[in-house]
Amino acid sequence: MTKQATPTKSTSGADEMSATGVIEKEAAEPDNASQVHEDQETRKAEQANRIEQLDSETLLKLLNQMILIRRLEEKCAESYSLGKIGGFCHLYIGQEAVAVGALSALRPDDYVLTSYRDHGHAVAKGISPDEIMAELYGKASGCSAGKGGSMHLFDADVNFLGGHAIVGGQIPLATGVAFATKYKGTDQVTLSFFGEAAVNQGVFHESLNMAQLWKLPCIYICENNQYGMGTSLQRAMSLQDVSKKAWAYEMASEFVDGMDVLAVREAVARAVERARRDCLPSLLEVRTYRFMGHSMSDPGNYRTRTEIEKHQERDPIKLFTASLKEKDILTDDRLAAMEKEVREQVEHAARFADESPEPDPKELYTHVYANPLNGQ
Ligand SMILES: Cc1ncc(C[n+]2csc(CCOP(=O)(O)OP(=O)(O)O)c2C)c(N)n1
Ligand SMILES: [Mg+2]
Repeated sequence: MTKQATPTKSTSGADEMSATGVIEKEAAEPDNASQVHEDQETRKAEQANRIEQLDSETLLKLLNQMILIRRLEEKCAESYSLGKIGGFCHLYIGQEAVAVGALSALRPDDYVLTSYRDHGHAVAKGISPDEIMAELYGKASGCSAGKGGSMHLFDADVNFLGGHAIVGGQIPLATGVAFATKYKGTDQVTLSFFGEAAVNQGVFHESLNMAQLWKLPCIYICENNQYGMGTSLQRAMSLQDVSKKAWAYEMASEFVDGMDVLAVREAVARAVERARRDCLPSLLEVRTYRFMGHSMSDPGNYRTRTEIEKHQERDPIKLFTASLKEKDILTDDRLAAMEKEVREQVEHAARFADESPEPDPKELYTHVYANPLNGQ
């Protein structure tokens, strides 16, 4: 949920509102059942209001993308269990509203960089499910020619610059991309997605400082799913309100409900305007939750089933489907047709990946800096 800022006093007595920031987070988590219910009803009403601002074609496209990401990843999990996908594989299930909402606020020529949990962002940026699945299978027809796998999806044609496995690695890279666009005089915007555990890395702070100082059109989106592998945010971070960290750099920031695709879209649209029009960066903390393990090999013994089920009540796809039905924008028949079409797309992608050739062994020596064959 986002809130317009009202300056508040910190324990030190200092004014807590950022000089350029417009929004602050109301931090407290609800601590009893009736408060939780009330909070959920408020958020439902907010989503209903947002629906009224958009045409049905846009709304159904957002739902369609979220369902496509969900079904594609369910297929990934199945293929991984069958041994068709090697290496690491981190699913995005539960977080779909973040990538879909955020990227719907961009122009096609804007840039996106993200972490290893990248399947959803790749779909939303326009890489085809066929090329994504083929990449996961390590096939030559994959978007990274079968050399990257799940963590390194990449497609320069759609300005999707990865898929990065080093926690926080994409944050300074995105800062550099934003610098390049400003230097060239384009009005493109760069989005950098990362988890909350990346916020403890030094490069996060170095990048925010530089982006604000140099007025770079970069939007930093922290997908706070509350865990870094098996470690909860509470055990790892002294100041857990990530959005507040922007204040140290006088950067605009916002706290967003990551289970509401339209809340994410609106917050990112505001940040995009700030970046494109005023050449200013923003930090968004998008609160979400991953329903699956950290990766396919996570036994998940650091959280309870009850906790997961509590968050699944606010499954972003379930919430949005219900809101669209209530507003008579979606019927059961239309939803069934959408599901059928998505399943066919996913089956096609899996078949395409299965039938695609392995990369030629010679490919080992292309796209590398140090080539042992010519002694460089
Ligand atoms: C620099 C670095 N340190 C440690 C790791 C190992 N590692 C991989 S994922 C991860 C947790 C990251 O959590 P978060 O940033 O919250 O992203 P999430 O997985 O929740 O999306 C860690 C510590 C790494 N890949 N890179
Ligand atoms: Mg996390």
